[in-house]
Amino acid sequence: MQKLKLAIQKKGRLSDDSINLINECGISFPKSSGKLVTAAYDFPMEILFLRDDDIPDYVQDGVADIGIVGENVLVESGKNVDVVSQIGFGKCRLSLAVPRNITYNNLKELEGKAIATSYPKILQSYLEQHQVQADIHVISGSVEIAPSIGLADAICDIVSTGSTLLSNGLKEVETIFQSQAVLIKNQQLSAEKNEILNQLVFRMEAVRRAQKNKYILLNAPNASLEKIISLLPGINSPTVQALAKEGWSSVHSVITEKDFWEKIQQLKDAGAEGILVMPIEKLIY
Ligand code: PRT
Ligand code: ZN
Repeated sequence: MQKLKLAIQKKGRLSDDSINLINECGISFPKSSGKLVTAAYDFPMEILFLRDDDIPDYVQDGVADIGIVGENVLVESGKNVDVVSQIGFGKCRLSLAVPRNITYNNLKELEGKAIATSYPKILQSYLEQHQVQADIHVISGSVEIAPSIGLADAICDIVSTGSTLLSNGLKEVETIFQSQAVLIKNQQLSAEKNEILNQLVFRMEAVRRAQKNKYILLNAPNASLEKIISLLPGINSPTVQALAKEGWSSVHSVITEKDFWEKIQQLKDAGAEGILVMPIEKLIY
């Protein structure tokens, strides 16, 4: 049987989340032993540990069949691979920043200025789209210090909390790209490998859905049931069981994390009592 080769980041911000996701999918493999490749015990898969910048290239060339990489790295690489899905971790943005003491009104003010970045392609296409010409200086690390050492007037770099910009006396002025980790695949996967990939994606979706949802159990007076059920659509519709106590029912459903607290308040206002919320391990529709 063929094995699906998955490339993940060896060491860095996406490593732990990538490994956790694979484990959550019920796939286990030997703990990192410094090896480049390892085989999963219980799934037809090999895992390749690489620098994130190499992942799009390896997947395009078929050295790896699939990979987990930041959209920022993927788009900058310009490689031809298919995006299977967004995976929800590694969220960040690519932004333009200028020294805090500079007045900035709009992008046109960067005309003719020097901008330091590790993302020249994404930046260039953004500037072209907005008809601004600037001088792009490509640097591979510590981009945020470029303005203070006189190397550039502005920078274009990855931001997540903004604290790196802050501590370097910079302010974020434009967001040019929103990014998160994505699952990518080679464009010519064999039918057999595609089948393994489908199984993996099915598991990943169940894991993701479980992370975004909670199981909820509550007691409701029968007089409020209609209102409470309308607040809890669940997957199909909530399960309602009579309680031993006359005139009361127990309601079971699934609730999303997004509007969680709002929903809980509405349920309480509608008369729900003894609300119990539990994590879901896997959720399969
Ligand atoms: O060694 P290798 O080449 O594999 O790793 P790397 O050093 O190139 O990448 P790594 O591990 O730093 O990041 C991997 C991926 O994580 C990136 O490609 C992004 O998709 C994603 N990611 C999410 C981030 C951040 N958040 C992030 N905050 N990548 C980098 N940063 C850096 C940023 O460059 C800046 O220096 O963190 C700093 C800003 O963070 P804040 O929180 O201060 O704003
Ligand atoms: Zn890298």
